[in-house]
Amino acid sequence: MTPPKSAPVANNMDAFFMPFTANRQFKKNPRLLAKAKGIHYWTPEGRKIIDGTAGLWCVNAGHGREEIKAAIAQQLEEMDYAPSFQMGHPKSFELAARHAALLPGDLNHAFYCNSGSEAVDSALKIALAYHRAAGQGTRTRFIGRERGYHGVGFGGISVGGMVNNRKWFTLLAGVDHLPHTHLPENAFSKGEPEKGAHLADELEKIVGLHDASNIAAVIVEPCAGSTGYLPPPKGYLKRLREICDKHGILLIFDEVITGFGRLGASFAAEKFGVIPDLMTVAKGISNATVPMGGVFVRKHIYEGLMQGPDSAIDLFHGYTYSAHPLACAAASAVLDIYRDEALFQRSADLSPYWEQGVHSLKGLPNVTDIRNLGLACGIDLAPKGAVGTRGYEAFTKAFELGLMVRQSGDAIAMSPPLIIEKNQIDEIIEITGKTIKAIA
Ligand code: PXG
Repeated sequence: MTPPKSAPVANNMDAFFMPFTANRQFKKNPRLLAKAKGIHYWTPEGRKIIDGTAGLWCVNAGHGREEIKAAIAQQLEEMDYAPSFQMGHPKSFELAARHAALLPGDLNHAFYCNSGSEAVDSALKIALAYHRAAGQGTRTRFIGRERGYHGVGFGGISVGGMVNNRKWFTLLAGVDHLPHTHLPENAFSKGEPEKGAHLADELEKIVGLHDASNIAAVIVEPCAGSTGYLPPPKGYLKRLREICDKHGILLIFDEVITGFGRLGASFAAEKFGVIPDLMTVAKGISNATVPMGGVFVRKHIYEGLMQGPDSAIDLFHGYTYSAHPLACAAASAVLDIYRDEALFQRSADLSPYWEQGVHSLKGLPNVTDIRNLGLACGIDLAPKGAVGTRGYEAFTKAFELGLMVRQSGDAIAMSPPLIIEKNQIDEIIEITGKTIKAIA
């Protein structure tokens, strides 16, 4: 746990076109990370930062896990790469069987890719292919939700509900959006808010407009992550499932953030007892060591695509790095850690303490709402001038005070690694409080 000795800072930062970043502003005053272990980062100068966000919601088992490192190194020694098109390697089959065993219901087949964005586009394509194979090729429309984030592929931004991610680009045709579930009357709710299950009924209206025979799937994050952490109203997801069932519409849960323990259960599907037809994952699947994403599908979806002769290719879709051996080795080692350290249970056990901590920030200047579910939270701050100004101030001030938070507009979100200790939760809450006061 020692900070780095040297500061490996490039003296010209111009060449790297940074994603989702104000490049010119950043390069004038960079925030660099050089080392990570447990729930901490270190800057190149050796300043310690507590990781309040598990990286980008992805390092669920904490940084620098020796078991994962060893598994990746061993796989690299044995075999660096193997294709998964019309051939395979044992670790992919083994991993899929392990995921199937962990997943609730009959979500028992795994398609692998390399990111959440790829998982979302893969899931949308699987939904279309499924309907076509079932002789229902008119089912091509998708329904997303306002304030949804489903990555940055053309499919993902089209079903997503974040204006800045959409307005610059052309979008898929034939997409509608459900209303978001962030209701002012639920402000400062602890866990799932009481009001808002009725918002799922909007799906009936969309069905009334287009007819179910034209609708392929509905995709939602069970708890919206990137747009400030919006837990689902009580009963909302069950209602959505019922309406989808009634109309033969597939339900896709995007569990890129909620999967692998964030909500105090393996997946949101388990926590809420609502089984989607397809589930997208990434991030915690490999603890962010090697990029990996996946689509888990239920038995009827998989079998629905196994219709032609045995010699027919079942799905014309896949990636060079689908089930990359290093990603599979990492993901398998991560599953061992989740199991051996009972991290999903740990997340559940810690969440009341976390809830108490984050809600203790109520009453601080400009705090207009606090939401929590599992081991994550969203805190809304009153805007100051242009949208995002106060949020950005909070993010930079927290970093200066030694805490990493996420900013979404004027909300901040936190989601620490699931290995966090109670005294470290106290530290996060303390620095968050100081940050909010400092930018008032
Ligand atoms: N779906 C969901 C629900 C996500 O949260 C993606 C898909 C896309 O995953 P990839 O691996 O393609 O990035 C995500 C990603 C933030 C933040 O600040 C969130 C994400 C990514 C980067 C930043 O909240 N989520």
